[in-house]
Amino acid sequence: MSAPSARPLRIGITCYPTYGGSGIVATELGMELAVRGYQVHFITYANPIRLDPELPRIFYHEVEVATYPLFQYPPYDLALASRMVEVAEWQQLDLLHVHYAVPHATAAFLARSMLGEKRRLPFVTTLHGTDITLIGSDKSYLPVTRFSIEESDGVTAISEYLRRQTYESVGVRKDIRVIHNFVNCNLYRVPRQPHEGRPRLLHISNFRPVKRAPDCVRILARVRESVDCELWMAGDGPDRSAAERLAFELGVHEHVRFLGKQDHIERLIPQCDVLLLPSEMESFGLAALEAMACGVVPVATRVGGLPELITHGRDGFLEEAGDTDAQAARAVELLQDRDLYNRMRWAARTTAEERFCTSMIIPQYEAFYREVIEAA
Ligand code: GMT
Repeated sequence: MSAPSARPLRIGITCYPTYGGSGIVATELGMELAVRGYQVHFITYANPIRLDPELPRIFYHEVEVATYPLFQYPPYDLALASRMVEVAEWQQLDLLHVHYAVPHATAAFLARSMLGEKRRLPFVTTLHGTDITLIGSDKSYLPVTRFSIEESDGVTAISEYLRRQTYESVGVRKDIRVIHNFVNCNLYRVPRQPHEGRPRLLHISNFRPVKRAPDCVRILARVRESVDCELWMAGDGPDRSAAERLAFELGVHEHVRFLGKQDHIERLIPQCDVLLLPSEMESFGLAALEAMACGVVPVATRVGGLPELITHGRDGFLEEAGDTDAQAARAVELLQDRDLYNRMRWAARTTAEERFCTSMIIPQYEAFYREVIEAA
């Protein structure tokens, strides 16, 4: 099938629409494509949180999962596959792009099979991280994850690290294209004026154990031995109460603000100085990139794909996961040495602009879509 040239492409996007990096990337990608003239159809169980309803050419198709007393586990993946088929037929989709392999790639495979020759519907799967490193390699999901990735018409990974992991831990043999995550450098900017008040550390995550959110509180307590500063914790999730409790135990609760889920992270980040990302694993680290675009220097861990984003000592610092003393020492260095801080914040901004800006990354997805459609 050759790409329809007379009209802009119509892309269906499926992702986890609530808080989480993969959903954010999928939503931002859809909006960038719509601005470039594509028609974009989100097929998800809820309206994606960062979706701007005022943008033209964006549509949202809710997946409703019927419950039934026999269903101990309502089959979301089946409802999703059915919805994908409906939307593909009614809206004449050219391609489906699913984010996070489990179960989205499997639902897309089902949808493509159901449509058969009636309407060829190629699908691209983008791997984000825990879909490979945790869930996809768990033995209960591994065979179906491997199958669904192999069956995809195109596969992308958000870092070299994740690409390698997919070959090694899931045993996939298919070609995987690395397309790094991106940031809109016009939206995420360095503030003109420094913020008022004490120096501020920031953490943004969904507070899952892999993020080691309580480490941020340990780091704050250590940094406060040298610098009077505070910590803002944005997001919510399973480890939030552990982090709050630890703040009381370490006597720093008055210096931590738990902000909960935030819709406009691009307004929050520029009010801070240093981003803490003490993760156990991070296949890319989107929060670090967003911080760097705002000139907020990341102190992160040397894990997964983070070294592809952060160059230690130039635009951020990388220390071992769990070594909160070393991470705290880096934050103190940054907060006490103005020259170092200024050098690094502009280097961080430059990295975001020169390597990860939407203007460089979105065209890579566009070219990939065309390749996949032409080959299908
Ligand atoms: O871990 C999260 O914050 C959520 C998770 C997801 O898939 O929703 O994030 C993964 O995808 C992000 C966007 O591509 C990456 O920036 C994160 O590094 C990655 N998380 C992990 O690998 C733990």
